[in-house]
Amino acid sequence: MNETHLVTIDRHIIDEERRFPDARGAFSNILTDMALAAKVISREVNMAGLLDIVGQAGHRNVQGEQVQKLDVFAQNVIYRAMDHNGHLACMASEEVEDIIPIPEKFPTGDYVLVFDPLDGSSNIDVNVSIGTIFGLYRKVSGQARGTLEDCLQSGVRQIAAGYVVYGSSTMMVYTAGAGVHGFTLDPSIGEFILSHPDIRVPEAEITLYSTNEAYYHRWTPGVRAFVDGLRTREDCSARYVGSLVTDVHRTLLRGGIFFYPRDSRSPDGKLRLVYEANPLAMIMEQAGGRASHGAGRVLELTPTSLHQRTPLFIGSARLVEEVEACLAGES
Ligand code: AHM
Ligand code: MG
Repeated sequence: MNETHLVTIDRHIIDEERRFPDARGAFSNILTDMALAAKVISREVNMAGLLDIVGQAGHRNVQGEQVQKLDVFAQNVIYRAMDHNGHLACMASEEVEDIIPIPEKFPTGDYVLVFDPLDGSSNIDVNVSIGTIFGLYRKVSGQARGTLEDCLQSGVRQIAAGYVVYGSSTMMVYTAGAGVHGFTLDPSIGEFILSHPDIRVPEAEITLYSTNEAYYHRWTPGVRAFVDGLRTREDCSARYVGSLVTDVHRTLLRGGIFFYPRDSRSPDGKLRLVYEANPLAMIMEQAGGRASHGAGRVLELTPTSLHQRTPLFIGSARLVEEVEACLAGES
């Protein structure tokens, strides 16, 4: 008889919450709502290849409905899954310039959600994996409807973080501060099933590095020296998709390092601290890896604006330490 037990993400989240004696279900409700939003987005992403047939963004589809761009669609799905559950004080998203208030007609709660609804969406047209990223904080402002201050907490204060990768299958990976767990969506039953319990970043036999090497000439001497050193190794290879969640997901499961440094065109790097780097950094650290801005932990930075950028070096601890050594004295 097969002794394997099926564990759904909802069940897993409830079990996780039992670790906090004073938890009252809010935290698990938020993550469960996030998983629901992910399923809706996944369904739409899987349909994206049919857009040419059923209608382009901005046009009407065969049902006569307005077809939205997928990143706008994802934004609306997450917002509408979250605005009325009574657990959030406010939200912030890559798609919205200011903090997103909870509508007056709904109750508020003690948590703050930051997210990138659909990262890498320029890859959709060519069927490359894309993702959703999110981080969760406790409100600190004392204001019922939250303030900017609540969204600008440093990443070490995150109480949960996760991402969804819409790939050959859809996976949701999350941490609530006790390890990292991955769930694969079974579309036939509409459930995320635990497939990757307690993920640890492996020390791989092959050193995989993942970066946009076309920017080599724009990098600082330290980053160039790091890559020059990697290229001399027998055991080294490169992988770069150009879709953040996908590149970090592979790094989490296979080991290696992903980095997007500052360069002469992007002096602060490209990736966003609050809703891209910080959630991924929490996950990587929880899996035994590291995430650095080049001279220290990403999670210890204090954001000063919602959409601020940061250099990011993330992956196996050994490689992140190596690159930090190469960058010593640069910033
Ligand atoms: P976007 O927010 O415009 O989608 O850009 C974010 C994406 C990341 O998914 C990816 O890591 C990076 O941009 C790739 O940038 P580049 O094309 O410069 O290599
Ligand atoms: Mg993005």
